[in-house]
Amino acid sequence: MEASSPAKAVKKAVKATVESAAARAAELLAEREAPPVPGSPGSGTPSLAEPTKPRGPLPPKPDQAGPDRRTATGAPTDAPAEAVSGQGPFLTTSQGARLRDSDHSLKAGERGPTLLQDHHLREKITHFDHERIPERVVHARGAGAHGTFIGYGNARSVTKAGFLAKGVETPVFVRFSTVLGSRGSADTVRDTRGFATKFYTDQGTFDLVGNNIPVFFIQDGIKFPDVIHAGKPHPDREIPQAQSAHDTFWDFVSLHTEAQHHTLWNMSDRGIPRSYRTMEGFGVHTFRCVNSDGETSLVKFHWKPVLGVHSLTWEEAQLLAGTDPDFHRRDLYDAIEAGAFPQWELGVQVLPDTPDELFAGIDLLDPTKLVPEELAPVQAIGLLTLTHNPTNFFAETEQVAYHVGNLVPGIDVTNDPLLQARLFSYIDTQLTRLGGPNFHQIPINRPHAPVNDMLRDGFHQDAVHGGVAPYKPNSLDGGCPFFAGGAKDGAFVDIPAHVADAVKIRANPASYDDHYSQARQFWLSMTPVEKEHIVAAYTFELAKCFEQSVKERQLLALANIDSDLCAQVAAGLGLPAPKPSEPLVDLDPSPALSQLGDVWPTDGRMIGIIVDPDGDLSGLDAVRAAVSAAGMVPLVVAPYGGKLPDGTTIQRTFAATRSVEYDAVLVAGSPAPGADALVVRDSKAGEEGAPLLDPRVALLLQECFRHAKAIGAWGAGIDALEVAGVAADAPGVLGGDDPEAVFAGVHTALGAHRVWERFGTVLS
Ligand code: HDE
Repeated sequence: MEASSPAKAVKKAVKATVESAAARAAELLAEREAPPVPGSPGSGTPSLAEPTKPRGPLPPKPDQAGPDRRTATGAPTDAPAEAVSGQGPFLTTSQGARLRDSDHSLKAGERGPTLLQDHHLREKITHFDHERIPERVVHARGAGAHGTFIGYGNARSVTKAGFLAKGVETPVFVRFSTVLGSRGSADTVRDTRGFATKFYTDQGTFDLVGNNIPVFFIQDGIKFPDVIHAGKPHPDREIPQAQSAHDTFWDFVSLHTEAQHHTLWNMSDRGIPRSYRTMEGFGVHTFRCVNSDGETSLVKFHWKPVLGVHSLTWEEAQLLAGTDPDFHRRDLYDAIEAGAFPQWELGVQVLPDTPDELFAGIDLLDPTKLVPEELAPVQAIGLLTLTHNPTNFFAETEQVAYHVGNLVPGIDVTNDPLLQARLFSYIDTQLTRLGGPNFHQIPINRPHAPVNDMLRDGFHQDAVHGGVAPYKPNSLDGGCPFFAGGAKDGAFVDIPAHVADAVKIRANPASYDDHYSQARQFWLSMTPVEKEHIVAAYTFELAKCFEQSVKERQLLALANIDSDLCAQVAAGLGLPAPKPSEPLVDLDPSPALSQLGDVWPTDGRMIGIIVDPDGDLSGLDAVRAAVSAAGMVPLVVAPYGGKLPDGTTIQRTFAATRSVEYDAVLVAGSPAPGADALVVRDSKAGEEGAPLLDPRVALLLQECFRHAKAIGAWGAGIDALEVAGVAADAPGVLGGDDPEAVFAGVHTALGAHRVWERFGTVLS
């Protein structure tokens, strides 16, 4: 990308950036009193009795941050967080009058009726009645975090964007989301995930509003309401929630076959990420960038997670939707609180800005197509680190408003018809969602660059604008504000891209007609185990459809992707496999599309340690310390809560946990059924006469085994494996005498995310 900046210089910049991010992370951690387990609700420890005396407000928790405290126009205030968050010692009305009671309405005598003159009751209830704002039409369910982005500096041959310059640090707010579900839906449903980043740069805010899948359902934004109507619950019964496994969805995507590429990604493991921290992100559209010499390139943005791409198994996803519907948000918050700061490298594919806007025959304006990394490598240009959780979900995560039109000098849009429609949608939707045109003044949306916009008045105007002449040119305000004198003053100048000599038309270019070649390429690039998962996902989703014709039409689309895929899904549905209706095109497989086969860091992973309070607890301390030292979170799991006999705190009880909480388990004992195990009524309690093991532990071990998780055991823990029917010599099941050595083996196995070998040759 950068002729004058060879790989060595970039590597040096990367190393320096990673080191400075690591040093800052260490500083941030040192400032925190590390909680033994993330998840404490507040920054203080509550007393048992109801407090009776006012005290000063508590500061936010050390893992939390909020938007900068500034006025609507960006002037700094030095007020501390507590001072602007309504935390004084006395309860007041919204007008500041102190209250002596907020538990009893004003009544005519103790037995009422309530008096209409109770202005406090009316104010309290009225405000409550209006606490909700409309949820996002799409991406309603999300979780956000604050962080920083540091540029490596190597992007300067491509874009003059200041925030990508070497070492420049930019505050960011990232919001991850699902697409289809309502605000209260489960995190682990099969769906596309949003990955939206707000860069508060000093040249204005840049929003990269992307997904975890590099291609989209549709090629033209005019169909967006249609595809979303098809994916949302059926309008008559409002079911199913947050699911694509229903007739209207498959009806749409089998009729609009441009959606098949995206849907195939959805049916792959990408549709059920293990964590937001283990998702790739993609800008999807091609952008046009310009460097300071005025040279332009076409660019695709990528986020590469430092922890690697990793997904749930389908059974885990389903269990989690019931046992912990907040799994992904909790994982994000806990990781940040535990100091395992999630990181991604921002990367670009840089493609020549040719008049045909094609690269290797791929139409760069067609958002259902990607450019394989083997043809155009992703070059890392900066590092994103998420360091703080929000202080208030509503103020930050709910009110944040992204917009693909929030661009900075050096980055511009292309004519991708999907992107063009988005440029209209994102401001428009906020007018309803955030109740007026001044949503850019809400603290989380306020740019960090100075604002002087001549936009005036409107609902919820927070700025008290001075001056008398908000128009241009004027003489009454001395001509202010002035235009920036072009690029030299850092102005955003639209790239003067050529517009074709054309006629008005509602049609796509012929290149958009190819709906299958890249879907087939994706399928052919998968490992056997990934293919297995895709077949199972299609079979599940189509089996949930009622209409035979919808299933058959979708099978025809699969036949146009691959006959094996189609035959396997058809067999599961009990239907004949149709023949393809179009010739199959064989593109070269792209190994980069597979998410298996590498080794990644394990920071922030959850390690369950099953103990028997009546058994041998020696070695427990050392192994917990080893897990923490490896940057992971050890969770002691026992039949009851509280403390073990040796004083160790128990974090999870058998009754309140499930295997899906853990990335790996260590079995330190073979606990007999707990008092609440209901052995007699539980068929999972084991065979009569077998050594007794708590049935919930047996289930947990069996689930971990079939979800290909690493399992380590020592002492009586080895007996527990046997009772649970877990083969001690299976791959990724590690037994031994020394707990720390066992953990070391588990740690190594965890680097590959799962022990896929347990099920034979599945990687190639
Ligand atoms: Fe969005 N999209 N979108 N979208 N989108 C919204 O904006 C829309 C598209 C994406 O965490 C909405 O503020 C149209 C592609 C994310 O707050 C809305 C079209 C991609 C988020 C909207 C698209 C996305 C949104 C809902 C077709 C990936 C969540 C509330 C032309 C590249 C942002 C809001 C957050 C949110 C419209 C297509 C990603 C309605 C019309 C393609 C990550 O304005």
